[in-house]
Amino acid sequence: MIKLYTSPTPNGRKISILLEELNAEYETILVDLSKKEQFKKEFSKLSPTNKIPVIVDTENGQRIFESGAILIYLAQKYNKFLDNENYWEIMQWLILQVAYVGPMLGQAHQYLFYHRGKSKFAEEKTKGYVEHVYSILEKQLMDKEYIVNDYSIADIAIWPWVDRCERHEIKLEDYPNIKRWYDKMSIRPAVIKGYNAV
Ligand SMILES: N[C@@H](CCC(=O)N[C@@H](CS)C(=O)NCC(=O)O)C(=O)O
Repeated sequence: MIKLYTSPTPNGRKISILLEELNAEYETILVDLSKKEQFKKEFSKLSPTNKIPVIVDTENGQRIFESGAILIYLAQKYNKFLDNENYWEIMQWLILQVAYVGPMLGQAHQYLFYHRGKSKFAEEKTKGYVEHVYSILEKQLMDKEYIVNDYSIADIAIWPWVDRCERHEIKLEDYPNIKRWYDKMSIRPAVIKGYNAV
């Protein structure tokens, strides 16, 4: 069984969506970020960064932090959504998500949504990064149903971030390929259930 320490955020939702897609047996433990529970002593033992998500696999005691590592661990354990043929393509898009898409869009939440008006420089810089991220995805999805050929952990990693497009001041209508992909994933029962896991 997988214990998932999580919160209703894009990084947390990636994992519950994958667990639902895998039909895995799992339990969620809410780490309430608004109450600073990520800094509690017990959680600090599991998460060296004091961030969610973290999983513990009760079958073997393995603890994994960092959402990208968790997605890879689960995809390999259940042998799904990371096929050998497309392994390196999926990996590149997954790493792009954790290294660039997430951090840049996360900054947009700060500068464009929560703290608008504090720094014109930060807002303009962030807006440029946001447009870059969306243009990369729009181009990649131009002739593809999913980020790589088949539905994979790359899609699952990126979708919960695009779900916050309003906070990035992005209208998906301006990115028709992303919109088509986003809408298609939105109606998957596992995406709906995983999104609402906590
Ligand atoms: N690189 C990490 C980022 C995790 C992360 O930023 N988690 C956020 C929620 S989405 C968090 O726990 N924030 C609490 C804090 O920063 O104190 C990953 O991909 O797992």
